[in-house]
Amino acid sequence: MTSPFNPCVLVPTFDNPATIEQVVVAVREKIRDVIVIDDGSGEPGRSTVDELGRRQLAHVVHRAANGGKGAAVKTGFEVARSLGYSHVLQVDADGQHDLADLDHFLETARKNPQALVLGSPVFDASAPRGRLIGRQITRFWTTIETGGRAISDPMCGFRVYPLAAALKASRGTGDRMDFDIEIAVRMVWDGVATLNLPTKVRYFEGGLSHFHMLHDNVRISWMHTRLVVRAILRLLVRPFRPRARRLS
Ligand SMILES: Nc1nc2c(ncn2[C@@H]2O[C@H](COP(=O)(O)OP(=O)(O)O)[C@@H](O)[C@H]2O)c(=O)[nH]1
Ligand SMILES: [Mg+2]
Repeated sequence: MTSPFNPCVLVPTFDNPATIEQVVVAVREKIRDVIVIDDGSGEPGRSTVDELGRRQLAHVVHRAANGGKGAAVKTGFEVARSLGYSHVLQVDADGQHDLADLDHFLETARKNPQALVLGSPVFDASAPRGRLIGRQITRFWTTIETGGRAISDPMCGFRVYPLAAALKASRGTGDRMDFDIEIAVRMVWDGVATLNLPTKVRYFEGGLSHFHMLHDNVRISWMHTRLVVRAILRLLVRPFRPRARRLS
């Protein structure tokens, strides 16, 4: 059976007035279907997003209040489904991702429509040490939770979801920075194959991050605790499940 491939790009944003327009314009050089979920941005973030909608550069949805990156992506999944898309390419609104790789991500998804295509970040010297250490820890836990190396990097927000599988796995996932990690693990548990594509990620001098070193790391630690308990229960219930498939 061939799956229809009808992708859109989803950009969750919270207070990115300096970068959101250039991200959307760069995306549209490759694909014109763009959904922007504004997650309760204050001014001028909100009006910058409104302007994108007015110029018909993106399908814009405002959430009434800030609910977190995960909440915004879940809203985006629902919007994408209602508009009839089959796949969602997620990209950050702050310009950290290398959109030169967008075609490669989409082409990989087109060839592997059932798979989850994950960005595997290649950092340069601009990456803060604290974030890199946190990443190593979360990678370690993800390897335990999935029983293998299906996921190179669970935190990168540059990825392509097969939408139906993502909607299923996203039920009950965290609403904030824990979301990217949790949905990747749950999709692997659901038997979704993965492809991990190296891609450059930059940290800009004075760049804005909503990642809260204390709150988000505590939230992520709690999520790993829940996922590890679940992983053990899964092993007890069915010890010889097929391994998560990693296609690259
Ligand atoms: N919708 C929404 N998006 C968010 C929120 N926090 C971060 N983001 C978006 O998620 C992406 C990554 O967030 P960022 O703060 O850059 O985190 P970092 O790259 O891990 O430091 C950016 O596109 C942000 O606009 C939030 O509370 N709601
Ligand atoms: Mg960022």
